[in-house]
Amino acid sequence: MKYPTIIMLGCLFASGAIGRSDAVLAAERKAKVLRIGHTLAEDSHYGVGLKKFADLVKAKTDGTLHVEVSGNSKLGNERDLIEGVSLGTIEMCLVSTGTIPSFSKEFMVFDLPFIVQDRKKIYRTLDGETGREMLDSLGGKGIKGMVFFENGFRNITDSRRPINTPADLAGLKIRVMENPVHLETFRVLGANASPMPFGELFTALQQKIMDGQENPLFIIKTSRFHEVQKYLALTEHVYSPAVMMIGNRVYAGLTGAQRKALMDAAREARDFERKFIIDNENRIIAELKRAGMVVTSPDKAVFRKAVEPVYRKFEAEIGKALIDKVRDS
Ligand code: EAX
Repeated sequence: MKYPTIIMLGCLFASGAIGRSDAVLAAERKAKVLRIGHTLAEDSHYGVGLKKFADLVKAKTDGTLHVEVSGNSKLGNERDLIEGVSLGTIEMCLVSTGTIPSFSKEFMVFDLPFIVQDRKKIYRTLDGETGREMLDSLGGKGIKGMVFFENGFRNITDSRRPINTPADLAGLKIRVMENPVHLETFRVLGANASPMPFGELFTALQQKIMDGQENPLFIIKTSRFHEVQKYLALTEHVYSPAVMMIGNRVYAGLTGAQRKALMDAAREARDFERKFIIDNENRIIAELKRAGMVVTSPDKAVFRKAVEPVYRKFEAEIGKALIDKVRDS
């Protein structure tokens, strides 16, 4: 065989054209494109989970739906993404619950520090009736909340000193999400906290506009914060789920079979993503240490005690019943 023939066959195999029926190929050409925006890196837990989701959707719809994953805040920061899905200018997004309270207050319950201790228990709440009610609360904004992925337990990093007690945070400039509970938590802990969209964070840390930030291990690693942060404190002060959303009108425009396939794929990808995080967490800590980070494990009980005023401040707004439901889980 001459080279051009080999290359041509190679291309055919790579594109999957061989062995596919004409009907399937025609369907793929006409496939409806669903862009799903997120703010993290391609190799992050969101990126990997959404790649799985896209593959599953393709398989389950015989290629009639094409999920196009767009990370790194390319379609906007999390607020823009939710607004876009609400208005119908973006089809889908995956965002941390930390950004959702300005659209639906109930989600603020997850921002209460240390309310979630055991991720296996919270999965049951999220995937059950309580979670369903919360997701449905987005309906009034034109959004269908599909499933809860995981963002994860948040940990503090900084460039100034190791954090072992709240006193070590005194005066540190810490970036928090645009979320009133996070802001209050870090204020109560004595830090100089200010909100900022995720997409601006790396540069802010690099230029020392911020001394530190807090995020799950996967984000710290895949957004390369270890290159601009020396210290990592495993505080696990907030467990944040992430919500996969689709515009109501986009969803209504799908066939019944496509809607079922999309939801099935979302649930499968959700389970895959959660497991992927758990399976890789120890490896990530080891990699961060190898990259030069100094890791501390503060006494969480001391931090918990220090943030009690945050509960008193937000209890009425969030609702005691919801707080108890999430805490008991
Ligand atoms: O949804 O902004 C943040 O710190 C979040 O953890 C991130 O956007 C993931």
